[in-house]
Amino acid sequence: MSDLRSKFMKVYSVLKAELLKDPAFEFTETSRQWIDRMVDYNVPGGKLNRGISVIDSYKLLFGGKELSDEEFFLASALGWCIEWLQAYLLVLDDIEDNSQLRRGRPCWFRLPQIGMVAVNDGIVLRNHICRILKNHFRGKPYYIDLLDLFNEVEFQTISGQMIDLITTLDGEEGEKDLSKYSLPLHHRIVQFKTSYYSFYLPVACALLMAGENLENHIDVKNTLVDMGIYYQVQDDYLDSFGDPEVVGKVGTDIEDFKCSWLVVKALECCDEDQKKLLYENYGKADQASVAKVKELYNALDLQGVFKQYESESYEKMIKSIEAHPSKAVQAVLKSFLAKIHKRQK
Ligand code: DMA
Ligand code: MG
Ligand code: MG
Ligand code: MG
Repeated sequence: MSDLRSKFMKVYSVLKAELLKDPAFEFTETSRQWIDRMVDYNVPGGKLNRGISVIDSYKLLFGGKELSDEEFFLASALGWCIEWLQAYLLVLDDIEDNSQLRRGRPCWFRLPQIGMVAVNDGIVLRNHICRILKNHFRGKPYYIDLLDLFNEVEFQTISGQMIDLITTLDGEEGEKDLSKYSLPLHHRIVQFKTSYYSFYLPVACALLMAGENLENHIDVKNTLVDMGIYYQVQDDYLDSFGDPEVVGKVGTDIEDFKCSWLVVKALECCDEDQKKLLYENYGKADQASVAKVKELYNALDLQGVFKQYESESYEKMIKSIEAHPSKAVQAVLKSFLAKIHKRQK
């Protein structure tokens, strides 16, 4: 593990220990162990890109200078709040999407004895964020802005999750209607469900810690939202084309009738027969139907279409980054982009 990661993990241990001693709740041994295991299972096992980006961004905003111990701890604590937010969203997302695997292990709700307790666990994780913020930021001049930021971004995310879910519902006659799926609809879903919390939030946390007013950074926000859309297109692509051993999850988008970038692209470039095949097989749980949809994705060379999208978006984002007046902000955005470009997981 890199030095940065292990230092970041040390902060995790401190934050978890505080939550396990939360004075507002009398833990019994059983409840304390439950939280301990639940937090360990769901919070620290991901790529930690979002969390570590708070530290990286904060550093870059000051021209790459070394952080004091306190600055490092606070930037890490905010990073962990984002990882906690992600854990809460994923615990619920996996139930909603009927998924099996997450980060190479069974989804939390799939474990024996867990089941629907996972719904409450997700809400517990969500509440941990406010408690961490209260423990470490209550005295800071930017505390209110921080709370407001987390609230706004959470609202945007769960609104995106709502559109993602209700878009898949059957019509009045019980029919599945692919004709409503389009790039603008996809764009709207992923902007809300992914971009704000994954890309804008880490940088916004760093900006607040640095004493900045977020209203002065709307152009930074726009670039980050574009990066988030690119990131979710990659996620949609990996859902069908990724290696589960590497991605750590098994795709469910086809079965779930999701408005995925792949199905939108397939609809754009298929002929009438292929369209018929898609209408007949998309959104069915049986493996034969899923296989037919994947065959069609291959026949339409969606892999190639994706590669082209990937390089075009990359060029576009680099251009928009280089248009930012501040070199420090450019460095923040470029470092973020470098972490996700051509990712396999
Ligand atoms: C998930 O989108 C978005 C959030 C806010 C968790 P998704 O269901 O495609 O994610 P995953 O592929 O990781 O289940
Ligand atoms: Mg999901
Ligand atoms: Mg989902
Ligand atoms: Mg996905």
